[in-house]
Amino acid sequence: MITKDKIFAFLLGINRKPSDEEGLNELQLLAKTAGAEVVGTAVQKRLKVDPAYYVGRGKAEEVASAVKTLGANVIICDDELSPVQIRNLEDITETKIIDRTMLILDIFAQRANTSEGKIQVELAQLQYMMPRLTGKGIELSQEGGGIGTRGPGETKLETDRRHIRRRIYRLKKELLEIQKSRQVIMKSRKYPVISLVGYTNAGKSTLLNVLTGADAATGDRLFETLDTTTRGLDLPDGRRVLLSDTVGFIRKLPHHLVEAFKATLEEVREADMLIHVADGSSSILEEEIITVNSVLSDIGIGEKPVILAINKIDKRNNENRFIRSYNQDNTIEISALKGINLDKLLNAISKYLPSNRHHAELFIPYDDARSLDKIHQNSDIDEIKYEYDGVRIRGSVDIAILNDLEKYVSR
Ligand SMILES: Nc1nc2c(ncn2[C@@H]2O[C@H](COP(=O)(O)OP(=O)(O)OP(=O)(O)O)[C@@H](O)[C@H]2O)c(=O)[nH]1
Ligand SMILES: [Mg+2]
Repeated sequence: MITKDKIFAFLLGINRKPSDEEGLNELQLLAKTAGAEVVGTAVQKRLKVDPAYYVGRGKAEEVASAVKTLGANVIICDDELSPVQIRNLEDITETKIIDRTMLILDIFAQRANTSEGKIQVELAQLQYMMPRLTGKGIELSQEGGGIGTRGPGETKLETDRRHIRRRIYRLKKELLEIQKSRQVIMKSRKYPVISLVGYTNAGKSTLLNVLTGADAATGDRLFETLDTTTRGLDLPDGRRVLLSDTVGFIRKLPHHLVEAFKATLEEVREADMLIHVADGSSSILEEEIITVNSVLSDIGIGEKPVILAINKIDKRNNENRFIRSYNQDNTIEISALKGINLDKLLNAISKYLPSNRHHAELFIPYDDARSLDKIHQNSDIDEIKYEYDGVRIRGSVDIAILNDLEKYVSR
């Protein structure tokens, strides 16, 4: 977070639904992830945010005195606030205000380690800051005004704005380049791609690791993963696929962040299939599932085959609660950590992964029974001839199998 000194945070939120059992739990985790120690919380029940103070003015005054008693040096609000709300709250509480968006952006900034990740986070931060740089009474400098805007009237803020705008332009250009080279790579890939998507902390990276032997970082923090890791995986039907892990989603995900992360999420858009990993032990499982689905549709990922993997069943205590609502063929309950039902998951992937077949002719020696078996499982065979030292097969064969058995393909 902004300061290097110890952060003592007071959390402030609004409870819009009477049945909101989650309260500020998630904000607590976010605050902890960002390195803050939570010293107090307050939630106000109200249907709409107050346009001037976020919570009601009276509540803001209460918070002001609580913050002094508890020794908090920052107040973290559970929603994205307007510049006016931030200024008013800061005036009344005499304490620095951080909103949910700043907090999430801050965590992302700490996590980003590839150049793509860094560019995306910086872009989101600058876009968030832009409208907030306009101080009281300072007019927006005219677009491209150049000479006309220079002179005694120019403020520091306006210079910053111009600088930021230029930087945003540059970052967007760099991202576009990255996106282009990514598309080239994706077009040339030989195997189908399956993307792991899901709420942050659901266990996506743990699942990637256990299925492919990758060593993606996992941890009980939010947004552990920002970058995509991709590894090969052999399915029970003999097909080889690429499994890739990506950034997790969260409720009220900042709009700028979703925009900025489109380059990373491009991989998900190009995937042949998704595995939606959900945390079966979460008290807000259903809401998390809905959130993920709506982010997916926001970024234009429409109809793709998807398997819902309800993870952490080893940890779940309220038996059968979710089986009722998600008792569908494409829903598998698993534990990535304890290795429960992973075979079922792999079989479901084989079943739902669309096959992409090409017409081909192959010659397979008799001693390679495994390859023969793969062909039988994943092809529509038109003709089969048993020759002296092998089998000649003509038919529509899955593209992933063809890639694997390239040496047997007759041209
Ligand atoms: N009990 C239990 N814990 C699990 C299971 N799978 C993952 N976890 C734990 O859940 C935490 C989050 O796991 P990750 O794999 O990092 O989750 P993620 O979905 O990649 O999270 P982000 O990268 O932050 O989006 C870790 O502490 C894991 O050890 C499981 O099946 N059972
Ligand atoms: Mg992860």
